[in-house]
Amino acid sequence: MIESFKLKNVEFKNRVLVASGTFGYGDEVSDLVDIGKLGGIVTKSLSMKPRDGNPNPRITETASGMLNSIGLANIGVEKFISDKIPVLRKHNTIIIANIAASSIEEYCSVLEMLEPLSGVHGFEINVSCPNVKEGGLSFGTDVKLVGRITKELRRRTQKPLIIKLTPNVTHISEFARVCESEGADAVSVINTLIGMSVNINARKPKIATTTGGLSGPAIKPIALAKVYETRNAVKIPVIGIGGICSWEDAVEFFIVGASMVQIGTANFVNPSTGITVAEGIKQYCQKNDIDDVGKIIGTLQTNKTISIIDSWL
Ligand code: RRO
Repeated sequence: MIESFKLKNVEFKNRVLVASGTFGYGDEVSDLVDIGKLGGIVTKSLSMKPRDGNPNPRITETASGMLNSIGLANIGVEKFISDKIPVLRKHNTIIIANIAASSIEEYCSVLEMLEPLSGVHGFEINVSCPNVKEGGLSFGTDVKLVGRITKELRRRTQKPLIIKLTPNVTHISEFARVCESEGADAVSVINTLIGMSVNINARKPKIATTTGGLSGPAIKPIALAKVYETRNAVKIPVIGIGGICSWEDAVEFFIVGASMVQIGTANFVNPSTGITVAEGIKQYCQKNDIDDVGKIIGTLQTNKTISIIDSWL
């Protein structure tokens, strides 16, 4: 049975990755999780300089999900290269460096520092963080800027270039189209949705920055619709993210058109979720005589005449 997936020149042993911001730099849970069984790790977003992130409180639980406003806290690319890459290199899995920035120049500089390193196999570009004033959503909701960022980064790397899109737009497919036309190899769909939660006694927001990014099972139906929309607009692979907790969830994403999936918030409940999901997908395929997971991708049967989303795609 074929479990693997090739993106450009990189072969993933299976189609399950762990999402940025939910698995650190792969070092915190390496004693608990057999990282070599994952298709890959997407690192916490890296910026040029280290960042402390937003003030506390910056995480709160919500019904079937959580809100975060971490504010891009990270160790900075230099420390990542000196301290984390040597450890990451020991894991027998694919490492995708996620990059966030507040200018096109910063995206380019961070990518150029990582590009020559053999411990980094590809890039996921974060144009969708809802929790920073500069960059983040101001980039990710501007289709021209997303196009320029993609174009500039494409010129600088031969490794897989994935753009992580925000759902906080009217038509995510417009953004995916521009990524495809400027040379991206894939798009990740979706980052978190802007949300709020209120302490009714204090009449204050539960998150210091008032709003945060909503993730977890609560957003899965939205993520599925965004993946379906994107898949029907572009030919490049779509990486599905949003509330995946089980192999059944992952299979839903494959059926609507995801070529790979990322496990995010579920890692906070159990950091082995990605491995359980990968094993479950394999068993589902074996039981159903599916010799390649790829064969179920985009196989959703809709009635095109009454389907709302199909009518405007
Ligand atoms: O660090 C964050 O607050 C954060 C980021 Br960079 C992101 O891309 N998505 C998110 O929900 N939080």
